[in-house]
Amino acid sequence: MDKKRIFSGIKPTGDLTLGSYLGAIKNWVGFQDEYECLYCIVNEHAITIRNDPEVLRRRSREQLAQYIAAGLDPKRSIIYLQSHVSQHAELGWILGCYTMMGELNRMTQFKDMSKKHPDNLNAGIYTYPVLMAADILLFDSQLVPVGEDQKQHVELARNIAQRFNGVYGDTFVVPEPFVPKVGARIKSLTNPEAKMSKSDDDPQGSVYILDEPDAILKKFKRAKTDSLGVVHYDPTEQAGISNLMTIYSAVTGKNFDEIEKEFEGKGYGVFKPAVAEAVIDTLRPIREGAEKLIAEGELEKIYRDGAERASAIAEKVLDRVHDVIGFVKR
Ligand code: AQP
Repeated sequence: MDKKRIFSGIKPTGDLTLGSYLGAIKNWVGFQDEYECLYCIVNEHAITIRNDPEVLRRRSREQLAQYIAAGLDPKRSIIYLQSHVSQHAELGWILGCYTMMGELNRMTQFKDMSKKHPDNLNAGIYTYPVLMAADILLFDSQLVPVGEDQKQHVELARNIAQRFNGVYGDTFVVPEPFVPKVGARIKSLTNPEAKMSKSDDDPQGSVYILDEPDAILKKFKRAKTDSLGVVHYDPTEQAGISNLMTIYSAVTGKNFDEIEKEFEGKGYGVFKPAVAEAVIDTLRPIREGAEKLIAEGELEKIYRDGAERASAIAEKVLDRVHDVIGFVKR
């Protein structure tokens, strides 16, 4: 039986964090055995906010290096940059004509972004979910691994695919959101109520994959906790400690009971550095591997090959779409 196809991506809006790794990339690595995977650096999505061009370029390359150093295999998976596969934008335009404004008005991420960037409320922020639908539908993807917060966007991709298929007959594969069972939600170290984000204004709240060990240790030592002094999992009363436990559990494989026992009678002064050390051990090979890939100049070959393979699939799907809507064959 053919393997199911998966598409997923991360936008290079900031340097990748421990959250990006534990919430997404780590799972992606495991999917490679079971599925046919496309992993994208979705740089077209990144420009809905303003970026320094050189920083965006650097981040995109570094993101690719981190994908590979973390275990995404460019031989088994298709790994590429979105802007190198022009069919994303082409299909995006077409799908926009099959998306209702009411649907886009309901997107919670649009509402959040409107509040966050009132001075740059561009049309890209509004139509972002249409491009995301194109990302998915362009490859006949069956499964889309996403966090809870992106589920609404996959639902929209399904609605667009079904609407289109309703008009023209079966053209698109209708994708399923795939929220992995294991996949930690990592919170900011300085504000444990909020998600750890790449674009957080406070860099002390996020641990970046490329952070040096000293910086990681400092961030964990300063992490916000509470005055109870007990390592106990209670996200309501002890949000900071619970976040550190989630991180420690994700990187060591220990469950919360085991962690509580391990640190029974020990204060946060012991727990915080232990979490830091476990994170440093997890991230070190990724940082070192990524630095090596960048220094060796291997990336260009990898992303060119990825784009070529992605384009070959995308072209077929786009031809199918052109055909059914009545565009004259090239
Ligand atoms: N803190 C996190 N915990 C768990 N999962 C996370 N992801 C991101 N942060 C965490 C997962 O990473 C995938 C790709 O995310 P994205 O970069 O495309 O968008 P995002 O979720 O908006 O990530 P950020 O870091 O918060 O980006 P900015 O700051 O640009 O908005 C998703 O699967 C996400 O769940």
